Amino acid sequence: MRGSEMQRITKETEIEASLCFEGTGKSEIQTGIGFFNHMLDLFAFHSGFDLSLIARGDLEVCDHHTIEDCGIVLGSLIKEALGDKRGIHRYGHFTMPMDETLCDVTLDLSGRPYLVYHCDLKREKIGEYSTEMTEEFFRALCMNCGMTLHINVLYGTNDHHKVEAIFKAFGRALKEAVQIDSDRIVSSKGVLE
Ligand SMILES: [Mn+2]
Repeated sequence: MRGSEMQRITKETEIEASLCFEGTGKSEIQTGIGFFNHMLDLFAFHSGFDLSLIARGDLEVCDHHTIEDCGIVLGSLIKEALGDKRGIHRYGHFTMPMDETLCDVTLDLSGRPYLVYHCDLKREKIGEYSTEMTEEFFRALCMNCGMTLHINVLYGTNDHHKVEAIFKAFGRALKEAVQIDSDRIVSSKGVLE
């Protein structure tokens, strides 16, 4: 079973989390930010991973540190659970429709961190969640995982649908990429780091 766990404590946040790729999509998420909990629950459900993430952050400041640091932690957990990446499919792609919205997520567990993010949002907040934090979350995740990630929301009008489609498509694409389908490291260089 490929998994990882970590605890990360700073002056801004305290986070305890664990991840298992060979899971059933069950999650226990507490971040203090309702919409963000909803997003991480959906990520776990659609990836099929088991994810526990308990974060106590300085929400009296705002949601920025908590969401960004959850991205750092989730990226680190994915990287650790991947180990030397032997046998993984490496690439993942999913195009997720959600009512009027269409979202395309493509990723490569290359070891090279890179985020391309195209999503226009009209609202500043969804509940207590700042919509601008979507990009920050995925940037922190990529940087700490060594993932190339392209997020393109092609069209849509409802911001809840757009952000939700991103998290769900990301879960589906990552599920594909971490799948074991050979006994080799899928790189002409012989390493994925
Ligand atoms: Mn929803």
